[in-house]
This record gives sequence, structure tokens and C-alpha cells, in this order.
Amino acid sequence: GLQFPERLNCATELLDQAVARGWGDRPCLHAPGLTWTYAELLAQANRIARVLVHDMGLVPGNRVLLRAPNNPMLVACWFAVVKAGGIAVATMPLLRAKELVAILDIAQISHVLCDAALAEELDLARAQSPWLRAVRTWGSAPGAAEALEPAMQAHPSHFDNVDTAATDTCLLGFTSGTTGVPKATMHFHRDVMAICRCWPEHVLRPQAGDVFIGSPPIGFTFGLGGLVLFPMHVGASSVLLEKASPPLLLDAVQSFGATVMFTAPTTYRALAPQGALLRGTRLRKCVSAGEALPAATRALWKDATGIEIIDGIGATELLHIFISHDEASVRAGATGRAVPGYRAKVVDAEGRDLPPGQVGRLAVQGPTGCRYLADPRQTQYVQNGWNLTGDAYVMDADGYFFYQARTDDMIVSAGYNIAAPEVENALLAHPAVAECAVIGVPDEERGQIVKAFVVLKPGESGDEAMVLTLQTFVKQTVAPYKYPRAVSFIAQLPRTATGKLQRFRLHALHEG
Ligand code: 3SK
Repeated sequence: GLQFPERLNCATELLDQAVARGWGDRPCLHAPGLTWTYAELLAQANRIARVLVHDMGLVPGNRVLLRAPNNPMLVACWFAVVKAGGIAVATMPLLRAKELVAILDIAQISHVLCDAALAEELDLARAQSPWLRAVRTWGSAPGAAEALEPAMQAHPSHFDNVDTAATDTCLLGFTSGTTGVPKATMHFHRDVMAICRCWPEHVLRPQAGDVFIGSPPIGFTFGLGGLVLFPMHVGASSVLLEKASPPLLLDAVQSFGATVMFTAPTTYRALAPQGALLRGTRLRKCVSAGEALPAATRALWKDATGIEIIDGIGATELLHIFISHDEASVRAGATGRAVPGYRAKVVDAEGRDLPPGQVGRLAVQGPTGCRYLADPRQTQYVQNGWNLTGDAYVMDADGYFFYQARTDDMIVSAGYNIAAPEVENALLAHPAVAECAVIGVPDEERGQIVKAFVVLKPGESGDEAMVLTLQTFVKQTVAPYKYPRAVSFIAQLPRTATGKLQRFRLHALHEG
């Protein structure tokens, strides 16, 4: 097993030690028109840590919300928080005020560091938080109140990291959960170091000369690992893109000479027609996670680029990927095998182990995982030291795991997890809506899309204009990727005699 010292600060290990090791002049982070070396990132993080401690009153254990698109300042802020013994809560850039209010509340966020480009929804949310003490924003107009940069310039560029325990929490990862009520998963300093060892050392095997690139937000632990922690652990560099639509990603892979790419199956599918452009570039490893990789997408990508995708499944609960395989051990249709350091099995509804060949719920155990912040659902999702995932899998006799479906009402669309009740709640807030129910329906491009069945109030008409009105309304209330791409108007929702919604009948209705 992995051994870590009792006292451990993962920022010291990944950043201060990188410079101490002599990597200070190596490129660490690239963005369009900008490269920071390891030494430059360290200096920025140190100044921000000083602002947090001396100007904003941060003490170890405080939770700090980080809000930005993927850019070098976000990474500097992440390290600053962890250096100062704080707990980093990096968020998805698209979150709206309503979702931010929930996070501020559940995590009892006391401090915020925010990119000015995303300040609007934060401004709406912050007034509703009793816990918030101090906010700093970077990238704002000169002279703006709460500006981070002038405060940084007033401090020297060295900082003594807080001597944390390996088992102190350093980050909270939010997952929207099946009920739409977000859960915060807690991760220790040693967990961050553990994920840098397990999957990268055994599956990805990156090298110091690698240039990482990808689309997942750093607020999603898939992005944090793939675009920040894993490259830094080996002294490599990473390209951070604020916008990473498929065409922008393709351009950036070419122009930055990227060698390792992290993205979701939907993006591989969208890029495949231009994939031949990547032949002859430096790209050599392509990683897919966030949703099940269709066999057809794997084949399309291999045909176009010659590269075999490294598939994997991870979870915010476990911080990163725990089932995967390298390019050499692909088995058709399988996500892979348990990553060394982790154990995985399939269990029945009562939690009993199922033999190979039988479908059940995937359970995972390893150096990370099993901790929710003050959430009664802990006992529902963690049993006897095993994380019970929401995925149905079947394992073969050789320990390869094959994805079957979600076990609950979570909709996975283009790599985004969308909880049906959250979309329902957003729709219900519209004055024309009497009742509604949301399901995920199969979609070639996005895996699944959100479909809403809506019962309108008397006098309202279910026409195209109403579809558009409701879609726009949802986009304004919750993160836009959660909006229902399909809307169907019905006279009443199918319910049991006791009034329970029968979602399976909605699926049947959809299939006609
Ligand atoms: O969804 C996944 O597969 C995933 C992968 C890596 C880290 C986190 C997650 C949720």
C-alpha cells in the first residue's frame, strides 16, 4: 500500500518541492499568450496565500470558494488556499447564483477568490450567505474594490506553508447527487498524493516532457487531476483553456504541441471527423472519463488518429479514476480493471457480492473516498468501507468491468451529471407550469439528453413558443447545460394510487 508521512501538505509536495528539486525554470502552465514556470506559479501562489492569511483573515480549516474558468490564476489560488491550510472548493464555472448559494451554505464558505469574468452570479449569491467574510476578485477594472492583484503586489513572494496533517481535509468536491441536493465529498492532503500515484503511475505513465491539455473544468476533480496535479507530479506542463469547445481544443492541441489529452466521449466523437489533422502532431495519449465511452466512439477515434483511447471511470467521491486500462490492455466494451491500489466489485441490492457475469451496483474501495461532509446520506453511499456508486456494472472472469446503466435518476448528458429533480424544480418555478417530471432519454451525440414532461396550467398553450420560453427559463435559473433539450406537454403525470410518480411510464411514453 501507499505510505505517507503523518505531516503532509500536498501543495508543498507538488509545488514547493518541484522548485526545490530544480524544476523552477521548467514551463508549468500555458494559456493563450502566457506561460508560467514552476517558480512563477510558486511566487503567485505565495503572494495569494499571504493575501488570504494577512488581509482576508483566513485560518487553517476555513473553506475557500474558487470560481474561474480554467486559467493559471485559478491554479495559483488553489495552491494558495492549500498552502495556507485552507480547504479549496473549486466550482464549475457555469453554476448560477442558486447553485452557488447551496454550496456557500453546505460548505460554510468563509472566503472567495473569483475571476471577474464570473463575478456576476457570485454577487447575486453572496448576499444570501451568513458565513462569508471576505471576497477578492482578479481581472477586474483598475481601482475596483476587492481587487486581488494590488493586494498581491503589496506582499513578498515567499510563504511558509502551514504544517498540516496528512489526514487534514484540503479540498471539497461537490457532486449534485441523485436528489439534486448537492453533497460535498471531503479529501485529505494524502488523497491528493495518492491519486497522483495510483492511476498515473500504473496506467497513464506520463513523462516530464509531456504537455497536458483538455476540457474538464478544474472544478471537476477529473480536470483538477488531469490538468493540474498529474502533470505537476512529474514536472510536465499543462495547457489551460478558458473555452474548450471541440474546435478550440483541436486548434490548441496543434498549436501548443500537446501530448496528453483529457476529455469526455462526446468531444472525441465531435472531433473524430477532423481527427486526421492530429496525425503527425505530438499527441500520443487520449484519456476519456466522465461518462461511458461508446465502442463506436473508440473505433472512430482510433481510425481517425491512430490513438487508442485510455478509458476510465472515476467519481468525485473517490477523487479520480479507479477503473481503467492502458492502451495495450483494451477489452472491447470494457471500462477496464480496478486501478492498482483500488478494489472494485459488483454487489446486489442488499450489498452482497455478485459473481462475474451478473449485473449489479459497482462498489469501490481504495486509498481515497468514503467521506461526505456532514451528510446523512453517508450511510446510504458508504457501507463497510466500500463506496457504493450509482452505476450498474457487470464484471467478467478476468476482472474487467462493463458499464450497463445508471442505477438511479441521474442523467448523464455530454459528460455532465444532471439530477432530474433539480431540473424539475427549476421548471416548476415558471408560472405556466402545473406539474412536471424529467427523465434522461438516449441521444446519439450526448449519450443522454434531458427530456421534460410538462403539465401546463389551464389556459396555457403547449406550443413551440412555450417550449422555448421554458428552456430559456431553466437556463436562467440553473447551469445552462441542465436545460431540457426535449419538452413534451401532457395532460397529467403517471402516478401510483398513493401519488408516487412512475418514471418508468414516462420512459415508455418517450419510446412510443
Ligand atoms: O466521472 C468520472 O468518470 C470521473 C473521473 C475522474 C474524476 C472524477 C470523475 C467524476
